[in-house]
Amino acid sequence: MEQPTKKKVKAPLSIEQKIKRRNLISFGVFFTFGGGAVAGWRWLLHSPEETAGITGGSKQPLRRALNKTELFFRNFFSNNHLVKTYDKERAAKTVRINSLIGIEDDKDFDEKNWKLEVRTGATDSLHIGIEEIKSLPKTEIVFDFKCVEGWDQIQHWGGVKLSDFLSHFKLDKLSEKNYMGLETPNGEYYVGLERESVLHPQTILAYEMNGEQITNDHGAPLRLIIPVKYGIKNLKRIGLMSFSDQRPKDYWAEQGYDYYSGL
Ligand SMILES: Nc1nc2c(c(=O)[nH]1)N[C@H]1C(S)=C(S)[C@@H](COP(=O)(O)O)O[C@H]1N2
Ligand SMILES: [Mo]
Repeated sequence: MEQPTKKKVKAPLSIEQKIKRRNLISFGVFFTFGGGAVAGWRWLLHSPEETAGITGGSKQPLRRALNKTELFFRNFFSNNHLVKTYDKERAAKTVRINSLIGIEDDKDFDEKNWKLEVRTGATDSLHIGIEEIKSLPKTEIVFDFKCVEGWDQIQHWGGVKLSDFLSHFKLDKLSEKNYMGLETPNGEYYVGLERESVLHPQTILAYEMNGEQITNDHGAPLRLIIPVKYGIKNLKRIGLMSFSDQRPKDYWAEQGYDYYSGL
């Protein structure tokens, strides 16, 4: 005779049991993810610091992540991606003045004797006057200037395309190097720029703002306008231009800002 098989009927869980079980699950989740986070944090903490230099001090895995994002944007923007432009009427009449490093403290600066020094070799330089620069074809741009401090403003600038300037002065070969470095005449403010942005069609050496001479506070007699970058890279009052395959020193990168500072 067959015995009827005993069915194991699970008694429904009591409320207390349910709560207990849920707590167990949450604890499990907490320990798994929490533990993972701690392990990840320790991994980051114990990973070697990047060697001395411009981004020195940041942990290598973080730097690698930054480099990945940077690479993505560099590829994205190198394809002649153009920054949005506006009608002149939209440009601010009162243009913001942000910071004046290398300008306000330069008591020796004399606009009459200013020349742009372009370092062409270890001991060679070109010295180019403002009139020579103004004799080159002029371009104008109206775009939204953005500062990392959180403001932006539509501004109108005029000058010579940096790429036109470079070919006019036979600097094409030099500008094939990976970077351009720019400095104020007293060397107190300086930036490094990678080639794609230097040669970008909207990058200009500006000597006009709203159709008039740039004022001292905005970088007279010549400043950089590089719309694919945040304000920090738009160096006012250029004194020296140089080229290199290694990253030139950069004022804000030394303070921990992103070297690339692209938009
Ligand atoms: N020489 C020099 N250039 C500079 C700066 C500076 O302090 N000194 N500040 C930068 C920053 S942070 C910004 S936002 C822009 C501001 O330019 P503006 O004062 O013409 O608005 O200039 C950039 N170029
Ligand atoms: Mo800025």
